[in-house]
Amino acid sequence: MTKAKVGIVLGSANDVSVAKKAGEMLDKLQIPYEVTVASAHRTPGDAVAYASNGEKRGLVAIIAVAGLSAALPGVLAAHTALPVIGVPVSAGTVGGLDALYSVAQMPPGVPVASVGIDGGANAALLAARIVALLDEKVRQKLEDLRVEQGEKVRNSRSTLGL
Ligand code: RP5
Repeated sequence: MTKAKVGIVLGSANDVSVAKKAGEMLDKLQIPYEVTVASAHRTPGDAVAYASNGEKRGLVAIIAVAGLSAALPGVLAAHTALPVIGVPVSAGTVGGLDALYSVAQMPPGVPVASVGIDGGANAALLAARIVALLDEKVRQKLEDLRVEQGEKVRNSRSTLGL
């Protein structure tokens, strides 16, 4: 089995639909990844151990998916030098704004890259850009995707008769 390059951590099994979007994009780009559940509040020891061991296990980026008072990306970032990409989840009563602020408003010295609410696919693309720095095949796949997206926009003009 190929060693995972990206670790996807869910704060709860209930975040799985957002994590799936990340997984699908990583599959498309053929980047090996792993998925686990570790809560910053309910299993803090597990979250810390995962972050602390990630680099020596060969990960190059961590995607942390969490809702409500989403401490998970920050806790992971506090325990690793790997880049951590936080995905705020629209769980709860305020549509994910709570999680977005929690993920984006990190104190100086502990950086977390935040994507948009439920932005699993963009988190994967950002992780892929990190992987691509040292992997020409992934870089090419990202470039192909970028071109493909542009083509879709151009082709959509004709559907509007433009
Ligand atoms: C966060 O609290 C999780 O990431 C989840 O989005 C939210 C609610 O957790 P559950 O009560 O659904 O397990 O830690």
